[in-house]
Amino acid sequence: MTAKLVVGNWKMNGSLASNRKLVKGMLEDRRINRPGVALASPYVYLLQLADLLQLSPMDLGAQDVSQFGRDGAFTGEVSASMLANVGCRYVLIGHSERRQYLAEANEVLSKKMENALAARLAPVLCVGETLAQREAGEHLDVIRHQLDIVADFPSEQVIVAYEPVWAIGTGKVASLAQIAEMHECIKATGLQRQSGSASMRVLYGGSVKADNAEAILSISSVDGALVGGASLDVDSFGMICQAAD
Ligand code: G2H
Repeated sequence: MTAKLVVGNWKMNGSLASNRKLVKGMLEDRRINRPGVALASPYVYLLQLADLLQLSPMDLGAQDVSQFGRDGAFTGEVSASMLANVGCRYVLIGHSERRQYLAEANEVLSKKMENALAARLAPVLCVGETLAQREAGEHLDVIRHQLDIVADFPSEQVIVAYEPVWAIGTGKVASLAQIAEMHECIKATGLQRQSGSASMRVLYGGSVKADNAEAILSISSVDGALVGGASLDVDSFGMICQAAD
C-alpha cells in the first residue's frame, strides 16, 4: 500500500520572511519533515522553497500550470517544464477556486494535465460539487463529469483530490460516510474509464484540521489530504501529517 500523501496548499499567502519562518518550523518538526509531505506555494516563492527544502525529503508543488505546452509568447504563463525545472514534483490542477473565479473547465484542464505529465510532474486533479448540486442529488454525476478527462491518462499517474466546494475554507466538513461514498465512486469511475487496472490515488480536501484529520485519514479509500488553511500553521499541519503517517 502506498503511504498517504499530505499536500499543503498555501493558496495566495506568504512573503519571503513569513515563508522562511514557517518552513523553518516545519523542518524542525519530524511529523512534517518526511517523505509523503509536499508544499504547494505561489509560483514566485517556489525557488525560495526549493532552496529551503534542499536537504529535506519533503516535496515541492505548484498550484497551477499553463495550458500551453511549449515555451513562447504567452505573457504571464508558467509552463510545466519550468515547474519541473525549479524542482516541483506535484501540480494542482482545476482547484475549485480556479474553476469558480477563472472559469476553468474540462477542455483547458485536460491540456494542463497533458502538459504536467509530459514534464513528469504528478498532477493532482481537484474535483468537487457545490452545495446546490449536492442538495439536488447531482453530486455523483457532477464529479463523474469532472473526471471525464482522466480517461486520457494512465491511472497510476493521476492523483485526484475530492474537495466538496461547500467544505472549502468554511469549517464545514463532509461526513465520513459522504467522503467514503465519493472516494469509492471516484476510484470506480477511474477504473471504468481507464485502461489500467491500478486505482487512482484520491486525496480529501476541505477544512481538514488537526481535530478531524485522524478520522478522515483512517477511511481506507482516502489516500491522503489536500490541506489549505491548516497548512499555514506548523502545529496544525504537524498533527495532520502525523495522522497520515
Ligand atoms: C480546499 C483546501 C485546500 P481548506 O481548498 O485545497 O483548503 O483546507 O482551507 O479548506
